[in-house]
Amino acid sequence: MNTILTADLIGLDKIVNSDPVAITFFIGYMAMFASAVFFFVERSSVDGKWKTSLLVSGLITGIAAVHYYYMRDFYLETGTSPTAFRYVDWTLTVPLMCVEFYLLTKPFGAKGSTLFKLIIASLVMLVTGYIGETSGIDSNVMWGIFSTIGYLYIVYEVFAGDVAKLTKTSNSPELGRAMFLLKIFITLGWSIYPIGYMVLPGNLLSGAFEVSSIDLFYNLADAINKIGFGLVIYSVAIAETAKSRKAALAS
Ligand SMILES: *C/C=C(C)/C=C/C=C(C)/C=C/C1=C(C)CCCC1(C)C
Repeated sequence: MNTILTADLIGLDKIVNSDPVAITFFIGYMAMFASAVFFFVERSSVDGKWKTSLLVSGLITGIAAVHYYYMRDFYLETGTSPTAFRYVDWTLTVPLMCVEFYLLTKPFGAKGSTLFKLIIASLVMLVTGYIGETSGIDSNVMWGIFSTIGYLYIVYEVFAGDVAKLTKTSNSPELGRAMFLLKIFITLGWSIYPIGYMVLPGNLLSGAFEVSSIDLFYNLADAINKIGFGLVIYSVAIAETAKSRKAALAS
């Protein structure tokens, strides 16, 4: 009873003193939760072949909401970064984002092997990133470089590899538009994460910001990327559904 009360007071105190990190954990939690509800409910307004994509968007934001619920409490009680929760979240949600790329290109011939390569690259990126964040000052630059190789491979696949080729041969302006936006997300949006990582003690940008602000970067990036990714897919799904319904009416 008493400990719960104390934790609550510490938390409230942080919010009252406008700790920006604590506030972004709260906003992140609510935003992820609301987005998950939105994507699940909106499944009913799109054609059958888009329903899985919206389900995956709902799962990505839903899984993140659950992790933010715990990360928020962890941060309020300890004042430190919930690194393990963070990486468990990413290990589930980043592969699901790879699934989104696969689902978008599947009608145009995407193969399981493309999905497999994307998932392996994302796991390399995250496992080495986790080791880097927990291994301390001496080796976090090295692990960060390994992690960046995994990241760059995903960027390569989407810009010039299988995903890019399928987008080109699909002759679908809608897919082209979605890929254009998703490319912006994985280059600009995803680059916020390594920038946050470089703020760690001993890393390339350490000292540029307060250490605790690594969560500020990650919370901001998660909201932009997870919700934004989902909204791009949602807008293609809505546009394609409207188009096929119109075509069905005309015939
Ligand atoms: C929803 C979560 C997403 C989209 C997480 C993405 C995470 C990254 C792109 C992380 C990248 C990293 C590097 C490229 C190097 C340093 C270590 C990481 C893991 C922060």
